Amino acid sequence: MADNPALEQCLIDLHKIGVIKFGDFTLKSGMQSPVYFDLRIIVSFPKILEKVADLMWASAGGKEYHHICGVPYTGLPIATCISLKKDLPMLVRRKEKKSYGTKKMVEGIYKAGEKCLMIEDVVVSGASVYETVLTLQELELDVTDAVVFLDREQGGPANLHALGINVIAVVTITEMMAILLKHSRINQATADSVIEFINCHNETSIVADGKATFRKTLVQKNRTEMSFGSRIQTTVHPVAQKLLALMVKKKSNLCVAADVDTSAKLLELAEKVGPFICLFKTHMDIIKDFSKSTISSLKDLAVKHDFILFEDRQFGDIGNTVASQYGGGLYDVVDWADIVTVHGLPGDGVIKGLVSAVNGQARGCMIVAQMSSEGSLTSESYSKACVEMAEDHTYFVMGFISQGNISQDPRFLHLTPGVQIEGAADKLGQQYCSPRSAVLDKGADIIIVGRGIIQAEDPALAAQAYQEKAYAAYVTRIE
Ligand code: S5P
Repeated sequence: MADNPALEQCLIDLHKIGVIKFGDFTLKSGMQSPVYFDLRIIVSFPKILEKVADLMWASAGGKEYHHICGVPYTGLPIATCISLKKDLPMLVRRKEKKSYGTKKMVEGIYKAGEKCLMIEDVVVSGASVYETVLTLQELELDVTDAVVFLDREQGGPANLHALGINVIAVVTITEMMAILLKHSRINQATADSVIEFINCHNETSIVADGKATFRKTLVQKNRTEMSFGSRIQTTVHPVAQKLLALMVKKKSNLCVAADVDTSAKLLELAEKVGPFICLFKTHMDIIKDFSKSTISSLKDLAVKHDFILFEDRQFGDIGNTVASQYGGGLYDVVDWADIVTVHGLPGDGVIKGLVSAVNGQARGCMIVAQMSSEGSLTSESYSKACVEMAEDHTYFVMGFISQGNISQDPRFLHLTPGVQIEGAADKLGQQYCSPRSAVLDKGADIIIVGRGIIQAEDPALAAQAYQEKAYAAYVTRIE
Protein backbone atom coordinates (compact mmCIF):
# COMPACT_ATOMS: atom_id res chain seq x y z
CA MET A 1 0.00 0.00 0.00
CA ALA A 2 1.36 3.46 -0.94
CA ASP A 3 2.17 5.82 1.95
CA ASN A 4 -0.87 7.84 2.97
CA PRO A 5 0.09 10.21 5.83
CA ALA A 6 -3.52 11.37 6.32
CA LEU A 7 -4.72 7.81 6.76
CA GLU A 8 -1.82 6.92 9.05
CA GLN A 9 -2.51 9.91 11.29
CA CYS A 10 -6.22 9.11 11.31
CA LEU A 11 -5.57 5.51 12.40
CA ILE A 12 -3.21 6.68 15.14
CA ASP A 13 -5.93 9.05 16.37
CA LEU A 14 -8.56 6.31 16.23
CA HIS A 15 -6.32 4.04 18.25
CA LYS A 16 -5.64 6.81 20.78
CA ILE A 17 -9.33 7.52 21.39
CA GLY A 18 -10.16 3.81 21.79
CA VAL A 19 -11.92 3.11 18.50
CA ILE A 20 -9.53 0.22 17.82
CA LYS A 21 -9.37 -2.17 20.76
CA PHE A 22 -7.33 -5.32 21.26
CA GLY A 23 -8.29 -8.15 23.64
CA ASP A 24 -10.96 -10.86 23.62
CA PHE A 25 -14.30 -9.79 22.17
CA THR A 26 -17.48 -11.65 21.24
CA LEU A 27 -18.86 -10.40 17.92
CA LYS A 28 -22.57 -10.25 17.02
CA SER A 29 -22.18 -13.58 15.20
CA GLY A 30 -20.79 -15.25 18.34
CA MET A 31 -17.25 -15.37 16.98
CA GLN A 32 -14.45 -14.57 19.43
CA SER A 33 -12.26 -11.82 18.04
CA PRO A 34 -8.90 -10.44 19.24
CA VAL A 35 -9.80 -7.01 17.85
CA TYR A 36 -12.83 -4.75 17.98
CA PHE A 37 -13.69 -1.48 16.26
CA ASP A 38 -16.09 0.90 17.87
CA LEU A 39 -16.40 3.76 15.42
CA ARG A 40 -19.61 4.87 17.14
CA ILE A 41 -17.58 6.95 19.56
CA ILE A 42 -16.19 9.24 16.85
CA VAL A 43 -19.29 11.42 17.27
CA SER A 44 -17.54 12.66 20.42
CA PHE A 45 -14.47 13.72 18.40
CA PRO A 46 -15.66 16.05 15.59
CA LYS A 47 -12.16 16.64 14.14
CA ILE A 48 -11.53 12.89 13.85
CA LEU A 49 -15.01 12.35 12.42
CA GLU A 50 -14.18 14.93 9.78
CA LYS A 51 -10.90 13.17 8.93
CA VAL A 52 -12.71 9.84 8.56
CA ALA A 53 -15.33 11.47 6.32
CA ASP A 54 -12.63 13.14 4.17
CA LEU A 55 -10.78 9.87 3.68
CA MET A 56 -14.00 8.10 2.74
CA TRP A 57 -15.03 10.76 0.25
CA ALA A 58 -11.56 10.73 -1.30
CA SER A 59 -11.88 6.95 -1.75
CA ALA A 60 -15.27 7.29 -3.45
CA GLY A 61 -13.42 8.16 -6.63
CA GLY A 62 -15.08 11.36 -7.80
CA LYS A 63 -18.21 9.81 -9.35
CA GLU A 64 -21.37 11.92 -9.52
CA TYR A 65 -24.15 11.11 -7.05
CA HIS A 66 -27.51 12.72 -6.35
CA HIS A 67 -27.59 11.50 -2.75
CA ILE A 68 -25.56 10.08 0.05
CA CYS A 69 -26.98 7.63 2.57
CA GLY A 70 -25.38 6.33 5.75
CA VAL A 71 -26.10 2.87 7.13
CA PRO A 72 -27.50 3.35 10.64
CA TYR A 73 -26.05 4.16 13.04
CA THR A 74 -22.38 4.99 12.61
CA GLY A 75 -22.72 5.62 8.87
CA LEU A 76 -25.17 8.44 9.64
CA PRO A 77 -22.83 11.04 11.20
CA ILE A 78 -20.17 10.26 8.59
CA ALA A 79 -22.70 10.73 5.76
CA THR A 80 -23.94 13.94 7.39
CA CYS A 81 -20.40 15.28 7.50
CA ILE A 82 -19.81 14.51 3.80
CA SER A 83 -23.24 15.90 2.92
CA LEU A 84 -22.40 19.25 4.57
CA LYS A 85 -18.90 19.50 3.11
CA LYS A 86 -19.83 18.46 -0.42
CA ASP A 87 -23.31 19.94 -0.54
CA LEU A 88 -24.64 16.48 -1.36
CA PRO A 89 -28.26 15.83 -0.27
CA MET A 90 -28.75 13.05 2.25
CA LEU A 91 -31.25 10.23 2.50
CA VAL A 92 -31.90 8.54 5.82
CA ARG A 93 -33.20 5.00 6.01
CA ARG A 94 -35.09 4.19 9.17
CA LYS A 95 -34.04 1.14 11.10
CA GLU A 96 -37.67 0.35 11.96
CA LYS A 97 -40.78 1.41 10.10
CA LYS A 98 -42.77 4.16 11.82
CA SER A 99 -46.07 2.85 13.17
CA TYR A 100 -47.76 6.20 12.52
CA GLY A 101 -47.78 8.93 9.88
CA THR A 102 -46.44 8.15 6.44
CA LYS A 103 -44.77 4.85 7.46
CA LYS A 104 -42.00 5.83 5.12
CA MET A 105 -38.80 3.84 5.41
CA VAL A 106 -36.66 6.56 3.81
CA GLU A 107 -36.58 10.22 4.77
CA GLY A 108 -35.53 12.83 2.22
CA ILE A 109 -36.58 13.95 -1.24
CA TYR A 110 -35.68 11.77 -4.20
CA LYS A 111 -36.77 10.66 -7.67
CA ALA A 112 -36.64 7.18 -9.16
CA GLY A 113 -33.39 6.53 -11.03
CA GLU A 114 -31.27 8.94 -8.98
CA LYS A 115 -27.86 7.75 -7.89
CA CYS A 116 -27.09 7.25 -4.23
CA LEU A 117 -23.77 6.48 -2.54
CA MET A 118 -23.83 4.29 0.55
CA ILE A 119 -21.65 5.02 3.58
CA GLU A 120 -20.79 2.43 6.23
CA ASP A 121 -18.14 2.38 8.96
CA VAL A 122 -17.08 -1.28 9.07
CA VAL A 123 -17.98 -4.12 6.72
CA VAL A 124 -17.97 -7.71 8.01
CA SER A 125 -20.45 -9.78 5.97
CA GLY A 126 -21.99 -6.77 4.23
CA ALA A 127 -25.48 -7.65 5.53
CA SER A 128 -26.20 -4.18 6.98
CA VAL A 129 -25.13 -2.42 3.79
CA TYR A 130 -27.22 -4.85 1.79
CA GLU A 131 -30.32 -4.30 3.89
CA THR A 132 -30.12 -0.55 3.36
CA VAL A 133 -29.35 -0.88 -0.35
CA LEU A 134 -32.35 -3.17 -0.78
CA THR A 135 -34.73 -0.59 0.70
CA LEU A 136 -33.35 2.13 -1.56
CA GLN A 137 -33.52 -0.14 -4.60
CA GLU A 138 -37.16 -0.93 -3.80
CA LEU A 139 -37.76 2.83 -4.14
CA GLU A 140 -36.10 2.60 -7.57
CA LEU A 141 -33.04 4.52 -6.54
CA ASP A 142 -29.84 3.58 -8.36
CA VAL A 143 -27.52 2.23 -5.66
CA THR A 144 -24.47 0.29 -6.74
CA ASP A 145 -21.58 1.86 -4.79
CA ALA A 146 -20.70 1.73 -1.12
CA VAL A 147 -17.75 3.28 0.66
CA VAL A 148 -16.70 1.72 3.95
CA PHE A 149 -13.98 2.89 6.26
CA LEU A 150 -12.73 -0.53 7.30
CA ASP A 151 -12.94 -3.87 5.53
CA ARG A 152 -12.55 -6.57 8.18
CA GLU A 153 -11.58 -8.95 5.34
CA GLN A 154 -14.27 -11.44 6.28
CA GLY A 155 -15.89 -11.65 2.87
CA GLY A 156 -18.17 -8.57 2.97
CA PRO A 157 -17.01 -6.93 -0.28
CA ALA A 158 -17.20 -10.27 -2.14
CA ASN A 159 -20.69 -10.96 -0.79
CA LEU A 160 -21.87 -7.50 -1.82
CA HIS A 161 -20.14 -7.71 -5.17
CA ALA A 162 -22.09 -10.92 -5.86
CA LEU A 163 -25.23 -8.86 -5.27
CA GLY A 164 -24.16 -6.15 -7.70
CA ILE A 165 -22.77 -3.67 -5.16
CA ASN A 166 -19.23 -2.30 -5.50
CA VAL A 167 -17.46 -1.73 -2.23
CA ILE A 168 -14.56 0.65 -1.79
CA ALA A 169 -12.77 0.37 1.54
CA VAL A 170 -10.50 3.11 2.88
CA VAL A 171 -8.40 0.54 4.69
CA THR A 172 -8.31 -3.22 5.20
CA ILE A 173 -7.58 -4.78 8.55
CA THR A 174 -4.20 -6.04 7.28
CA GLU A 175 -3.22 -2.54 6.18
CA MET A 176 -4.44 -1.13 9.47
CA MET A 177 -2.28 -3.55 11.46
CA ALA A 178 0.75 -2.70 9.32
CA ILE A 179 0.25 1.04 9.94
CA LEU A 180 -0.27 0.64 13.70
CA LEU A 181 2.83 -1.56 13.85
CA LYS A 182 4.87 0.94 11.84
CA HIS A 183 3.98 3.65 14.34
CA SER A 184 4.64 1.34 17.33
CA ARG A 185 1.02 1.55 18.47
CA ILE A 186 0.92 -2.25 18.70
CA ASN A 187 3.53 -5.02 18.84
CA GLN A 188 4.17 -7.80 16.35
CA ALA A 189 2.42 -10.45 18.48
CA THR A 190 -0.82 -8.41 18.53
CA ALA A 191 -0.68 -7.81 14.79
CA ASP A 192 -0.04 -11.54 14.21
CA SER A 193 -2.98 -12.59 16.39
CA VAL A 194 -5.33 -10.32 14.44
CA ILE A 195 -4.07 -11.54 11.06
CA GLU A 196 -4.34 -15.15 12.21
CA PHE A 197 -7.93 -14.53 13.30
CA ILE A 198 -8.78 -13.00 9.96
CA ASN A 199 -7.22 -15.92 8.11
CA CYS A 200 -9.34 -18.36 10.14
CA HIS A 201 -12.60 -16.42 9.86
CA ASN A 202 -12.61 -14.92 6.43
CA GLU A 203 -15.88 -16.40 5.23
CA THR A 204 -19.30 -14.88 5.77
CA SER A 205 -22.48 -14.72 3.75
CA ILE A 206 -25.59 -12.61 3.40
CA VAL A 207 -29.11 -13.92 3.75
CA ALA A 208 -32.17 -11.91 2.79
CA ASP A 209 -35.58 -12.90 4.14
CA GLY A 210 -34.27 -16.25 5.28
CA LYS A 211 -33.08 -17.10 1.82
CA ALA A 212 -29.63 -16.50 0.40
CA THR A 213 -29.83 -13.93 -2.33
CA PHE A 214 -27.39 -14.13 -5.13
CA ARG A 215 -26.16 -12.30 -8.19
CA LYS A 216 -27.46 -9.08 -9.60
CA THR A 217 -30.88 -10.36 -10.51
CA LEU A 218 -31.71 -10.76 -6.81
CA VAL A 219 -33.63 -13.90 -7.68
CA GLN A 220 -34.66 -15.78 -4.59
CA LYS A 221 -35.29 -19.44 -5.03
CA ASN A 222 -36.06 -22.29 -2.74
CA ARG A 223 -33.36 -24.81 -1.92
CA THR A 224 -35.30 -27.79 -3.24
CA GLU A 225 -35.89 -26.09 -6.60
CA MET A 226 -32.22 -25.34 -7.17
CA SER A 227 -29.48 -27.43 -8.74
CA PHE A 228 -26.43 -28.24 -6.63
CA GLY A 229 -24.33 -26.27 -9.13
CA SER A 230 -26.37 -23.09 -8.77
CA ARG A 231 -26.25 -23.37 -5.00
CA ILE A 232 -22.45 -23.07 -4.96
CA GLN A 233 -22.67 -19.31 -5.44
CA THR A 234 -25.20 -18.89 -2.63
CA THR A 235 -22.76 -20.02 0.03
CA VAL A 236 -19.35 -18.76 1.01
CA HIS A 237 -18.63 -21.75 3.23
CA PRO A 238 -15.51 -23.30 1.70
CA VAL A 239 -16.40 -26.90 2.59
CA ALA A 240 -19.99 -26.50 1.36
CA GLN A 241 -18.71 -25.06 -1.91
CA LYS A 242 -16.26 -27.94 -2.30
CA LEU A 243 -18.94 -30.51 -1.47
CA LEU A 244 -21.53 -29.07 -3.87
CA ALA A 245 -18.93 -28.91 -6.67
CA LEU A 246 -17.93 -32.48 -5.99
CA MET A 247 -21.58 -33.63 -6.04
CA VAL A 248 -22.01 -32.05 -9.46
CA LYS A 249 -18.76 -33.51 -10.78
CA LYS A 250 -19.37 -37.04 -9.52
CA LYS A 251 -23.15 -36.93 -9.97
CA SER A 252 -23.38 -38.23 -6.45
CA ASN A 253 -25.49 -37.21 -3.48
CA LEU A 254 -24.65 -40.36 -1.58
CA CYS A 255 -22.96 -40.46 1.80
CA VAL A 256 -21.91 -43.87 3.03
CA ALA A 257 -22.13 -44.52 6.78
CA ALA A 258 -18.97 -46.57 7.30
CA ASP A 259 -20.05 -48.24 10.51
CA VAL A 260 -17.45 -51.02 10.53
CA ASP A 261 -15.20 -52.05 13.41
CA THR A 262 -11.63 -52.37 12.10
CA SER A 263 -9.26 -50.14 10.16
CA ALA A 264 -8.87 -52.79 7.45
CA LYS A 265 -12.64 -52.99 6.89
CA LEU A 266 -12.88 -49.20 6.88
CA LEU A 267 -10.18 -48.75 4.26
CA GLU A 268 -11.45 -51.63 2.14
CA LEU A 269 -14.91 -50.06 2.15
CA ALA A 270 -13.54 -46.62 1.25
CA GLU A 271 -11.64 -48.16 -1.67
CA LYS A 272 -14.73 -49.95 -2.96
CA VAL A 273 -17.40 -47.26 -2.55
CA GLY A 274 -15.11 -44.23 -3.04
CA PRO A 275 -16.00 -43.66 -6.73
CA PHE A 276 -19.75 -43.49 -5.98
CA ILE A 277 -19.93 -41.23 -2.94
CA CYS A 278 -19.53 -37.57 -2.07
CA LEU A 279 -19.16 -38.08 1.69
CA PHE A 280 -17.56 -40.83 3.76
CA LYS A 281 -19.16 -40.77 7.19
CA THR A 282 -17.40 -42.44 10.09
CA HIS A 283 -17.94 -43.23 13.75
CA MET A 284 -14.22 -43.51 14.51
CA ASP A 285 -14.84 -44.66 18.08
CA ILE A 286 -16.24 -47.92 16.69
CA ILE A 287 -12.85 -48.83 15.16
CA LYS A 288 -11.09 -51.24 17.53
CA ASP A 289 -7.57 -50.70 16.18
CA PHE A 290 -7.79 -46.97 15.44
CA SER A 291 -4.43 -45.26 14.89
CA LYS A 292 -2.91 -42.30 13.10
CA SER A 293 -2.15 -44.56 10.15
CA THR A 294 -5.88 -45.36 9.78
CA ILE A 295 -6.37 -41.65 9.21
CA SER A 296 -3.45 -41.13 6.85
CA SER A 297 -4.58 -44.06 4.65
CA LEU A 298 -8.16 -42.78 4.71
CA LYS A 299 -7.01 -39.31 3.73
CA ASP A 300 -5.11 -40.81 0.76
CA LEU A 301 -8.27 -42.62 -0.36
CA ALA A 302 -10.27 -39.40 -0.01
CA VAL A 303 -7.86 -37.74 -2.43
CA LYS A 304 -7.74 -40.75 -4.77
CA HIS A 305 -11.53 -41.06 -5.07
CA ASP A 306 -12.44 -37.45 -4.41
CA PHE A 307 -14.72 -37.61 -1.38
CA ILE A 308 -15.00 -35.58 1.81
CA LEU A 309 -14.39 -36.95 5.32
CA PHE A 310 -17.30 -36.62 7.71
CA GLU A 311 -16.98 -37.75 11.33
CA ASP A 312 -20.40 -38.33 12.86
CA ARG A 313 -19.13 -37.32 16.30
CA GLN A 314 -22.44 -35.80 17.44
CA PHE A 315 -20.87 -33.22 19.74
CA GLY A 316 -23.41 -32.34 22.40
CA ASP A 317 -21.68 -30.85 25.40
CA ILE A 318 -20.76 -27.37 26.59
CA GLY A 319 -18.40 -25.31 24.44
CA ASN A 320 -15.35 -25.81 26.61
CA THR A 321 -15.70 -29.60 26.56
CA VAL A 322 -16.39 -29.98 22.85
CA ALA A 323 -13.40 -27.76 22.08
CA SER A 324 -11.13 -30.31 23.84
CA GLN A 325 -12.93 -33.29 22.31
CA TYR A 326 -12.70 -31.84 18.80
CA GLY A 327 -9.11 -30.66 18.83
CA GLY A 328 -7.42 -33.30 20.97
CA GLY A 329 -7.60 -36.77 22.49
CA LEU A 330 -7.05 -40.01 20.66
CA TYR A 331 -9.06 -39.04 17.58
CA ASP A 332 -8.01 -35.41 17.10
CA VAL A 333 -11.06 -35.03 14.87
CA VAL A 334 -10.39 -31.45 13.77
CA ASP A 335 -7.13 -32.56 12.20
CA TRP A 336 -8.74 -34.78 9.56
CA ALA A 337 -12.55 -34.53 9.43
CA ASP A 338 -13.76 -31.82 7.08
CA ILE A 339 -17.22 -32.03 8.61
CA VAL A 340 -18.63 -33.16 11.97
CA THR A 341 -22.12 -33.51 13.43
CA VAL A 342 -23.28 -31.50 16.45
CA HIS A 343 -26.46 -31.38 18.49
CA GLY A 344 -28.20 -28.06 18.97
CA LEU A 345 -29.26 -28.99 22.50
CA PRO A 346 -26.44 -27.21 24.38
CA GLY A 347 -27.17 -23.90 22.61
CA ASP A 348 -24.76 -22.14 20.31
CA GLY A 349 -21.87 -22.49 22.79
CA VAL A 350 -21.34 -25.88 21.17
CA ILE A 351 -20.65 -24.16 17.82
CA LYS A 352 -18.45 -21.50 19.39
CA GLY A 353 -16.52 -24.19 21.27
CA LEU A 354 -15.85 -26.14 18.09
CA VAL A 355 -14.89 -23.01 16.18
CA SER A 356 -12.38 -22.14 18.89
CA ALA A 357 -10.56 -25.42 18.19
CA VAL A 358 -10.30 -24.87 14.43
CA ASN A 359 -6.87 -23.68 13.57
CA GLY A 360 -6.95 -22.20 10.12
CA GLN A 361 -8.36 -25.32 8.42
CA ALA A 362 -11.55 -25.21 6.36
CA ARG A 363 -14.02 -27.02 8.61
CA GLY A 364 -17.78 -27.23 8.99
CA CYS A 365 -20.58 -28.96 10.83
CA MET A 366 -24.06 -30.35 10.33
CA ILE A 367 -26.58 -29.82 13.12
CA VAL A 368 -28.62 -32.91 14.01
CA ALA A 369 -32.01 -31.22 13.83
CA GLN A 370 -34.18 -34.30 13.46
CA MET A 371 -33.50 -38.00 14.00
CA SER A 372 -34.54 -41.09 12.09
CA SER A 373 -35.13 -43.23 15.15
CA GLU A 374 -38.57 -44.15 16.42
CA GLY A 375 -39.76 -41.93 19.29
CA SER A 376 -37.11 -39.27 18.65
CA LEU A 377 -37.56 -36.24 20.92
CA THR A 378 -36.64 -33.72 18.24
CA SER A 379 -39.83 -31.63 18.14
CA GLU A 380 -40.75 -29.12 15.47
CA SER A 381 -39.78 -26.19 17.68
CA TYR A 382 -36.42 -27.82 18.39
CA SER A 383 -35.67 -28.23 14.67
CA LYS A 384 -36.70 -24.63 14.10
CA ALA A 385 -34.29 -23.48 16.81
CA CYS A 386 -31.54 -25.53 15.14
CA VAL A 387 -32.22 -23.69 11.86
CA GLU A 388 -31.97 -20.35 13.66
CA MET A 389 -28.68 -21.44 15.18
CA ALA A 390 -27.39 -22.36 11.73
CA GLU A 391 -28.44 -18.97 10.33
CA ASP A 392 -26.47 -17.24 13.08
CA HIS A 393 -23.33 -19.28 12.43
CA THR A 394 -23.11 -19.73 8.67
CA TYR A 395 -19.33 -19.45 8.78
CA PHE A 396 -19.27 -22.91 10.38
CA VAL A 397 -22.68 -24.58 9.97
CA MET A 398 -23.23 -26.14 6.54
CA GLY A 399 -26.59 -27.76 7.06
CA PHE A 400 -28.56 -30.38 8.94
CA ILE A 401 -29.13 -34.01 9.62
CA SER A 402 -32.85 -34.03 8.98
CA GLN A 403 -35.93 -36.07 8.20
CA GLY A 404 -37.82 -33.28 6.48
CA ASN A 405 -37.44 -29.99 4.65
CA ILE A 406 -36.65 -27.74 7.58
CA SER A 407 -35.10 -24.84 5.65
CA GLN A 408 -35.41 -23.56 2.11
CA ASP A 409 -32.20 -21.56 2.39
CA PRO A 410 -30.08 -22.90 -0.49
CA ARG A 411 -26.88 -22.63 1.53
CA PHE A 412 -27.95 -25.37 3.92
CA LEU A 413 -27.48 -28.98 2.90
CA HIS A 414 -30.00 -31.49 4.20
CA LEU A 415 -28.53 -34.93 4.94
CA THR A 416 -31.02 -37.70 5.59
CA PRO A 417 -30.16 -41.02 7.23
CA GLY A 418 -32.50 -43.97 7.62
CA VAL A 419 -32.40 -44.91 3.94
CA GLN A 420 -32.59 -48.39 2.42
CA ILE A 421 -33.83 -49.67 -0.91
CA GLU A 422 -35.39 -52.58 0.94
CA GLY A 423 -36.20 -52.71 4.61
CA ALA A 424 -38.55 -50.67 6.74
CA ALA A 425 -36.88 -50.72 10.16
CA ASP A 426 -34.28 -52.49 12.29
CA LYS A 427 -34.83 -54.03 15.71
CA LEU A 428 -33.46 -51.01 17.58
CA GLY A 429 -35.72 -48.26 16.37
CA GLN A 430 -34.12 -47.22 13.08
CA GLN A 431 -36.78 -46.37 10.50
CA TYR A 432 -36.10 -46.50 6.77
CA CYS A 433 -37.43 -44.92 3.62
CA SER A 434 -36.30 -45.33 0.00
CA PRO A 435 -33.68 -43.04 -1.63
CA ARG A 436 -36.43 -41.57 -3.81
CA SER A 437 -38.66 -40.79 -0.87
CA ALA A 438 -35.76 -39.29 1.10
CA VAL A 439 -35.03 -36.84 -1.73
CA LEU A 440 -38.54 -36.13 -2.99
CA ASP A 441 -40.66 -36.39 0.16
CA LYS A 442 -38.20 -35.50 2.91
CA GLY A 443 -36.20 -32.87 1.03
CA ALA A 444 -32.82 -34.61 1.37
CA ASP A 445 -29.94 -33.23 -0.66
CA ILE A 446 -27.73 -36.12 0.39
CA ILE A 447 -28.84 -39.57 1.53
CA ILE A 448 -26.88 -41.37 4.25
CA VAL A 449 -26.75 -45.14 3.82
CA GLY A 450 -25.01 -47.54 6.19
CA ARG A 451 -26.11 -51.16 6.34
CA GLY A 452 -27.84 -51.00 2.96
CA ILE A 453 -24.34 -50.77 1.49
CA ILE A 454 -21.88 -52.18 3.99
CA GLN A 455 -23.83 -55.39 4.55
CA ALA A 456 -24.49 -55.91 0.84
CA GLU A 457 -22.75 -58.81 -0.85
CA ASP A 458 -21.01 -56.35 -3.15
CA PRO A 459 -20.76 -52.90 -1.45
CA ALA A 460 -19.46 -51.24 -4.62
CA LEU A 461 -22.44 -52.45 -6.63
CA ALA A 462 -24.83 -51.45 -3.85
CA ALA A 463 -23.23 -47.99 -3.58
CA GLN A 464 -23.63 -47.53 -7.31
CA ALA A 465 -27.32 -48.47 -7.09
CA TYR A 466 -27.92 -46.01 -4.23
CA GLN A 467 -25.98 -43.30 -6.04
CA GLU A 468 -28.04 -43.71 -9.20
CA LYS A 469 -31.38 -43.78 -7.40
CA ALA A 470 -30.66 -40.77 -5.19
CA TYR A 471 -29.24 -38.68 -8.04
CA ALA A 472 -32.15 -39.56 -10.34
CA ALA A 473 -34.56 -38.44 -7.62
CA TYR A 474 -32.66 -35.15 -7.25
CA VAL A 475 -32.79 -34.59 -11.04
CA THR A 476 -36.55 -35.22 -10.95
CA ARG A 477 -36.87 -32.74 -8.09
CA ILE A 478 -35.16 -29.84 -9.85
CA GLU A 479 -36.89 -30.52 -13.15
O1 S5P B 1 -31.04 -39.49 13.01
C1 S5P B 1 -30.03 -40.10 12.68
C2 S5P B 1 -28.78 -39.45 12.62
C3 S5P B 1 -27.69 -40.17 12.17
S1 S5P B 1 -26.23 -39.32 11.96
N1 S5P B 1 -30.10 -41.40 12.31
C4 S5P B 1 -29.01 -42.11 11.88
O2 S5P B 1 -29.18 -43.28 11.54
N2 S5P B 1 -27.77 -41.50 11.82
C5 S5P B 1 -26.56 -42.22 11.39
O3 S5P B 1 -26.75 -42.68 10.05
C6 S5P B 1 -26.26 -43.46 12.21
O4 S5P B 1 -25.36 -43.17 13.26
C7 S5P B 1 -25.64 -44.40 11.21
O5 S5P B 1 -24.25 -44.15 11.10
C8 S5P B 1 -26.28 -44.01 9.88
C9 S5P B 1 -27.43 -44.90 9.45
O6 S5P B 1 -27.00 -46.23 9.27
P1 S5P B 1 -27.95 -47.37 8.63
O7 S5P B 1 -27.12 -48.62 8.76
O8 S5P B 1 -29.20 -47.46 9.46
O9 S5P B 1 -28.20 -46.96 7.23
